Amino acid sequence: MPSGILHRLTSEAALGQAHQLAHTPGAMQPRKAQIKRDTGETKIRLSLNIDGKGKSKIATGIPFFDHMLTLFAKHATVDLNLRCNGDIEVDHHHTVEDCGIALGQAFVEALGDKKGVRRYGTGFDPRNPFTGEAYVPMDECLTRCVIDFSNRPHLAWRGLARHHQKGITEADKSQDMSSVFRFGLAKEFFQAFTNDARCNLHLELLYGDEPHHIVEGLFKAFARATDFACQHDPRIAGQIPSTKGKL
Ligand SMILES: [Mn+2]
Repeated sequence: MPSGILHRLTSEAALGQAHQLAHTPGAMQPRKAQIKRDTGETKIRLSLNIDGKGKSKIATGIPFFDHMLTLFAKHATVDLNLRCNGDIEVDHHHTVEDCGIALGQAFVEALGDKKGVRRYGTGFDPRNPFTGEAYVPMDECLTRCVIDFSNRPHLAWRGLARHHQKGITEADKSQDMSSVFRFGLAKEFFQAFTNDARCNLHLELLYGDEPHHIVEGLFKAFARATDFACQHDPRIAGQIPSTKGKL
């Protein structure tokens, strides 16, 4: 064994990390998925590592959407590469929806039989329980996300009714891409993810107005909840987190 490796192993053992890694079921194989999805409207190549470090390379052709998916990967601590060549000359609808579908499919594939996972995510940071709570702030906005990888698709979308198309002025509607997302595209993305990840996703804006902040808060809360739900709970290693024995 080269001395460098021996040195590294020795110092890890001193910290107790080598022992822990060897005995933690979740530390064995990174959970990964690759999705190739081509239709007449979009061509998508996606790779996901749930046990990643928050690294991403996103190119959807919609810079605001790239920003949202980049911060999703960062705050969910997953590695995500996503390239979409979509018909954005029509509008952004197909690209946003199909990226949601592909990401949902990737989570299903990477989670596999879901043995040992926490299953429910609240957006709550277990390492810092007194400041995390189940909410993510974004300046004046407060958003909440709760997710259950239940194999039962259902999206609950609350708190944005007053920001819906019919409640806004023409000037507000055409403000910028974050407005377009707030008034429709974000919901399309989360509905598509919900359908194909077969999860129960509750997203809510509690308060706040600025379009960029609203959408960013929703994506960040979604990221934190997803991260927690996908983590392994060592107390239930190897077990399906359901009394039905299947998820
Ligand atoms: Mn931002």
